[in-house]
Amino acid sequence: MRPDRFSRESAVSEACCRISGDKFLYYNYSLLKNMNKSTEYLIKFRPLSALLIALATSPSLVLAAEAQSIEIVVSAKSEKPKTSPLSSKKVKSSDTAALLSDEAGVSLQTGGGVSSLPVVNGMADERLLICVDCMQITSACANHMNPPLSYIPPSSVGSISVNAGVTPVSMGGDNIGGTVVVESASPVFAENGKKLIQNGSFSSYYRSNNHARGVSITSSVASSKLSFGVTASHDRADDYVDGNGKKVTSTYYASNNLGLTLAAKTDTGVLTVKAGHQSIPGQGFVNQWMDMVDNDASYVNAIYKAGYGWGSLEAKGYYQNTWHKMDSGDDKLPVALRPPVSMPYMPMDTRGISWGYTLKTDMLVGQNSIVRVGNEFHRFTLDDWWPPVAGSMMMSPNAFVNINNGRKDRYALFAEWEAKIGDNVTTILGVRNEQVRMNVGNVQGYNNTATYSTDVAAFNAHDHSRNDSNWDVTAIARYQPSSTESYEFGYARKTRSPNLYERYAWSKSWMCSGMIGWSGDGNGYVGNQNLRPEIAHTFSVTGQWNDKNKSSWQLNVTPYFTYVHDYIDVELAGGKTFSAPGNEVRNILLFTNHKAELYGINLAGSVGVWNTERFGNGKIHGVLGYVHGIDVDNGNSLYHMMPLNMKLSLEQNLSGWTNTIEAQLVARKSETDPLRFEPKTDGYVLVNLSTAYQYRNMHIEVGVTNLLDKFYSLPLGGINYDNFLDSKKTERFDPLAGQGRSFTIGLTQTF
Ligand SMILES: [Cu+2]
Repeated sequence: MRPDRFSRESAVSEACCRISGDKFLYYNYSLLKNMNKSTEYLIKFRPLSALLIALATSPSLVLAAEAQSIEIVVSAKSEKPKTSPLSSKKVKSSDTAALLSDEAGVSLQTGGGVSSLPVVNGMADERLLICVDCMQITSACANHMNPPLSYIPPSSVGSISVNAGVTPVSMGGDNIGGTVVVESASPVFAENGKKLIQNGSFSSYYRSNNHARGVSITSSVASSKLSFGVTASHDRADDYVDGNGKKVTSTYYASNNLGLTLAAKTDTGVLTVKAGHQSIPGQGFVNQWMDMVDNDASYVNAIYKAGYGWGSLEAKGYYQNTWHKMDSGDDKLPVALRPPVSMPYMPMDTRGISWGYTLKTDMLVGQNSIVRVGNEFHRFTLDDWWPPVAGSMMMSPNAFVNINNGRKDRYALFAEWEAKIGDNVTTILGVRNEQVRMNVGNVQGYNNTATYSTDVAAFNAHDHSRNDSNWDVTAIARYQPSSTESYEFGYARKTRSPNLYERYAWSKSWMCSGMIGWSGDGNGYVGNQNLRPEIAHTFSVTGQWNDKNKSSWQLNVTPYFTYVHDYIDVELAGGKTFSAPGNEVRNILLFTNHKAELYGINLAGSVGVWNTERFGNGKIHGVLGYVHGIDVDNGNSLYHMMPLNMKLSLEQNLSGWTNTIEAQLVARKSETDPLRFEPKTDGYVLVNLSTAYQYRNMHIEVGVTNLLDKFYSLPLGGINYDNFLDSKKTERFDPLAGQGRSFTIGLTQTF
């Protein structure tokens, strides 16, 4: 993954946090990796310009630029706020993962409308570590309907960044594919000696295709020592319509979010406490058997960052609690009740709690190096039970217990050494160990008939505790011979323990295994207690070239290769054939360790094409991603590999206006996983237009996505379960179609 606007903003915000008074760490990995400035520049880091970049992402903060940021005194006037890529994306989508869609190597696996599952260099979902305001949240759902990014709406996102593959061990463990870090807006303080400052914003948007609409407000009040902020948002949408004008059912959603921030500044650092609540009263999942009918979650987290003469200290803690309900949703229910009636009700409840802490310290050692050590603990507990259904022989009289008192604990220690060797080489070496402890209690079926009793007896006969000792190692060297080129070489060994469902989902029956799985493919999945953690060895090289001022052009090229030992793939354990005339077949698949290889290349670049008084400046941005993944043991393609894809955009900036035309090109998907009956999809080109205008503190943007109303199937969309249900399960599964043309309008007013 190469730097672009988002990752750079995040790096800046991280840098801001690391700076305390006039003491600051003179460089750190994220800065070097993402900002790609000369080391000298970093040593003489200029807070004002950095802060302005960070502020541009968050309209609510813009007016506070005259005040004091968390740890940097800004005395200059703010520049006129500019349209940021992030604010433009918030108008186009309510999917938080989609904020990353312009990053080379990032693609989106379709889930619910609130958040799809990000895929980075072919690694999806839980193969990535996703931190939301320092919280490591685990999906509390057998279908991963509530993934980490679903807990922060786009309107609350202050910064989002992705680091693929080779990431420093200090960024976290239990992942093999990389890290996504999302943060809500940082608190702002008044300047020393100044009275209270107040600021806020109001945003709203509408998208015509699915009548998506939403409002969000932010407001904060701060003295020089204390800061208090509140954010609230409401988003909802109906089902979208594809390029042929056909409604794609079970794509509706609604989401309500409330967040509070309280921050206090001490002599050495800043303590920030955030708490909030989310309610999702309904969210359709067109590629799943079930829908989300209720999701209620609350969280509290605290982070303390402090700088000292010897280095810095960071302490984080969090608690997050989810109550989740699935059943046939508003679109599926009437179809299932239409004769012949087919399983209209199947309530499934889960409760998940994620909590943990991280302690991390950066110590300056000599002139040119930092030693970073840390300790983390993360616990995820899960109960997953399916209440009995009155009148159903199959689903009564007991509750089906899928995961009973499940627990995954991770105890981690790491040490990392970052050093500047000579004038233009920086290295990072790190090692991390995680002790993973997993366990669940005994289970039961809906009743004691043979459908359940054999599996229950086999499962309950044995101890379920599993312990893994996972070692991660990262080595990165960055060589920057001049300000116009740099090269980074990286190797990482990274480890991920299975999740609770991969190890403990126990029923081999078609109906119950069919409820397990986050691939959107209609197959059934069965857990395997003999699974070993997956261990990935990743090699990557990044070359970056740019002009002297980085103002007219730049190019990043990152080829990568990953060999995964014990990759958690699947093998055939049974099947199900549906009725004529379609005679559709789905498999029951047992999670199994295989060997896998992934390789690919990411390109990102930009070039200025004009810069005149009359036409402002024009710039072309482009990203390209290619990935190939194979299960070495059975020779199949890995599931959900994004075909070759490219995005090209031409952007014009002219006195307050930002005009953009964008083309998204996706090649035909021909490499598919036969065990999952993955559909092949045709190539397509989508064209988007937008224009944005900034007038004082008001930002307005209008646009159209999929201008040509092109019909296309989503390469990572899985199957359309609703169409199958509508045929009374007698037709073949269709691949899931993407959204047709949509007109969008968005407005943000800061005050
Ligand atoms: Cu669910």
